Amino acid sequence: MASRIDRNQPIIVCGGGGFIGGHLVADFLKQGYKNVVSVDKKPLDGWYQVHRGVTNLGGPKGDLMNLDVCRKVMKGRAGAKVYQLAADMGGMGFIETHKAECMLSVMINTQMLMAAKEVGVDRFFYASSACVYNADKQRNANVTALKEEDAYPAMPEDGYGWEKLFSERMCRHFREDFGTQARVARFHNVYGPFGTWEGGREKAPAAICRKVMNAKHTGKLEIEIWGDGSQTRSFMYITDCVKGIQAITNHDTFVEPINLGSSELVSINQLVSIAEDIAGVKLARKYKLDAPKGVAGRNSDNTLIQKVFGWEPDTRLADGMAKTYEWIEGEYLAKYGSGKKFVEFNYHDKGHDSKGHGKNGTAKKPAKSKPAGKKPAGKKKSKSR
Ligand code: GKE
Repeated sequence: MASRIDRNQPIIVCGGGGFIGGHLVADFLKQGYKNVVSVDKKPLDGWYQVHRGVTNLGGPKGDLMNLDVCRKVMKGRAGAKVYQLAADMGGMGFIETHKAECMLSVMINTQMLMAAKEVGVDRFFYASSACVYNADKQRNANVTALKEEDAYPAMPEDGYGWEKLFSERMCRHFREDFGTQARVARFHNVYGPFGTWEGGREKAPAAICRKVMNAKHTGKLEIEIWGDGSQTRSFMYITDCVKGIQAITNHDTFVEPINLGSSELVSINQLVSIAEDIAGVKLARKYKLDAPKGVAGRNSDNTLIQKVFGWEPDTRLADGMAKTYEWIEGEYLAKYGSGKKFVEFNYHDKGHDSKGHGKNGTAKKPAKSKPAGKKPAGKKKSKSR
């Protein structure tokens, strides 16, 4: 059962300047939604995608750490669908070293729930994470896929995972006590074009693509892999994520947190091999055993999503990685050119700032690529109120 589709309904995407939010906004536009609001505290020229035909609220007007801003965003938008994806986050190199900053995102979740409750919304989607799952269930690379009930008893990823688990709970209680129609998905490592690929916040798929292409373009045919490469994960391609978010949000009766991830388990060594095949190179592998590793193994049990929606994320990793590699290579070549050496981010480097940016200093704002047909950020007149 899914809620009625009304293309004039207000759609509010919090974190619309980020990777998943930018794709979600694009998808609503494609479907013909006319009243889409994209909110992000980054100034517009730092957004991964800026879409025309959308109310784009960037910079201070999009800073949801401020309750007044949350209320302004919601004002006059009763009956909206709200997609809460705004968070200070990143891959293992970031979340292991920025726990307090990750936990502060709880402010955004709290305040957006409050503001949504005050005006009355149709739906409130919250982007949770597989990082909520009990660490004891993820101690082997040969992991048993995680079922939704494996979040309890609670022993989530320190910092980031606790924030996600707490916020899931808050969604539940807003729904039970105030009737706010909250829905929660637990994302498993999402990747694809228009995402972070350098600077310290990138996750393994983008990092491995970058490292492999850097080796190829510089001719230094080696790669540094964090950990011993035996860690396992599943990676979800962005289009599957966008589809799943909407299915979960629109469901009328299924309200519990649910896995949204691929069940195609690979080791990090296999992920490197996939990227090598795409690039047409074979690299000498060096293992950095003291780098951030996270859990030994993590996979998504998709029994529940299959049962409720008759579907699960199904893009093959090799296909998604090929598209991701192609996009990152365009960014890489535009920025560094072929043959120039990119200085790899070192997470121990005291030179990195609190946002996880490396010495390259290149990721202060994301690459300026915009989807075809979109005006480059900063050159368009913002429709910000
Ligand atoms: N980021 C990164 N960069 N990871 C690398 C690299 C590299 O160059 N080389 C090997 N790895 C290894 C990491 O050590 C880790 O064991 C694995 O790849 C995956 O790292 P990741 O993609 O950064 O993040 P995780 O899957 O461990 O954790 C992420 O899980 C998501 C939910 O499934 C979190 O960072 C969250 O972004 C998110 O909640």
